[in-house]
Amino acid sequence: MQVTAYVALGTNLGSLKENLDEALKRLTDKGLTITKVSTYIDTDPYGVTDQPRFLNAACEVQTELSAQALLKMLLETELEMGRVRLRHWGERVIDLDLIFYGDAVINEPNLIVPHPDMQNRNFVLRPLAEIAPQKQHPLLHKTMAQLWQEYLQKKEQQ
Ligand code: PH2
Ligand code: MG
Ligand code: MG
Repeated sequence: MQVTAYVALGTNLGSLKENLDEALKRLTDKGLTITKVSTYIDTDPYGVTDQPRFLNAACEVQTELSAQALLKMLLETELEMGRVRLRHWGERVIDLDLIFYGDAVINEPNLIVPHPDMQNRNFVLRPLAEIAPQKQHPLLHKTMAQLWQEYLQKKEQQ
């Protein structure tokens, strides 16, 4: 069965645009069908703030793989591109996070879907609101467009 999944991409080491291009190419070469890619956006580092700025994006993919097999493909791609885990939430050549896998709710030791912090991250919400504004969050029951608007409103109140 073909599933529509969403992957968030991030990079803040090396040639940022090339890293995102390269990750998308590698995923295609591994057999993923990428149906949408967002604009690449320059973002403030979130969480750990004493690190370089990020270039972020999101893509929509169609796949016959299970969520675990898709995760494995993402982690393998990170490793092939030379990702070293320096520190939690720290700098990286490429980060590929599985945000949604169809409408599945997954709670496994190595994989939580939907990504549990996505609704608080501008660098995930903005690209998803661009490529999938009507996509519903299966737990929050709100669309990406709604979550992005709510994020902006919260920011304004701060
Ligand atoms: N990823 C993180 C931590 N902080 N900040 C931005 N702007 N973009 C990211 O992709 C990012 C981050 C952990 O995965
Ligand atoms: Mg991440
Ligand atoms: Mg990650």
